Amino acid sequence: MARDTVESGAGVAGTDSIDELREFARGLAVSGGDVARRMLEQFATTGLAPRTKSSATDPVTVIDTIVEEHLRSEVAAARPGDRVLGEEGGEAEAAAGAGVVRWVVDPVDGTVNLLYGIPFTAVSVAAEVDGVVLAGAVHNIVTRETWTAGLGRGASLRAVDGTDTALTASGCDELSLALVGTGFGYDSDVRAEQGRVLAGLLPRIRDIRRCGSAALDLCMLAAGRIDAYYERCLKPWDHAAGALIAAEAGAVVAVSHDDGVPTTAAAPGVAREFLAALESLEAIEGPVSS
Ligand code: LIP
Repeated sequence: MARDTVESGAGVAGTDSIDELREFARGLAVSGGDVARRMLEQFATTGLAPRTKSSATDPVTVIDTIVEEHLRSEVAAARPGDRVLGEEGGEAEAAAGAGVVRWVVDPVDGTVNLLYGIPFTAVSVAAEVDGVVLAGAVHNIVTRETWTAGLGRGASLRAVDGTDTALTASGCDELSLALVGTGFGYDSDVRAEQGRVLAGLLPRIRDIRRCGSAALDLCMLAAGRIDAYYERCLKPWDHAAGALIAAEAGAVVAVSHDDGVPTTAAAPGVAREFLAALESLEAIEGPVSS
């Protein structure tokens, strides 16, 4: 199946280990942010000299690489039996066995923003067991906001001053009033098709936001800062933590495993209309379930 619904674990008894995984995820994401901030200071005068990945516009910096090495070594030191799947290093070991925790990590989600000094760039870490994300954390490297969730435990935002706010998706119930986040791939043919879908959607919604970090887009949805979100060509490390955070905030979330089909997330009151609009634009297959 191209898309998997990400359900909130509400009503399901959480376990102590979910709380432990969530706290470990939070500490890991924040410590990755600390490494990134130190490196930003260190490279302030010389610049980050990015290399490119999938296309000339898809950069990777030394910060992506060093932060991922840091995340891997922290997991190895504190939780030696766990596996890691990372954006830059892939998964060195064979796929995680049954019951084994796999950390799905993006050391810098929003690398282009990091290069341009746009404060929308994050460390994203998620703990997955047998294909189910149990806990996740997304830490904005610049604003230092930290978003976390545990399956069945809700989602929250920790501000820089340490205060926690429980997250609930917006009450938007009309597509014409929905502020919609999205993003675009690095391949120009994919972008042309994304432009077609966007042109069809734009007249039906309040407006579009393209913030440049899928993980933070999903967190913004969880906090009611946008009402819906869609993006194709995401990889597991882009959405693993953010999708759980959005689902635990009450959003209707489906992650895609097919680059031709978008991951979607929407506030519950607008989800059906939003998905129907994407279906009418042939971006997703219907029928949209009720
Ligand atoms: C980025 C995403 C962004 C998307 C880009 C890219 P990266 O991740 O989070 O929203 O539109 O295509 O995938 O490359 O900065 O880790």
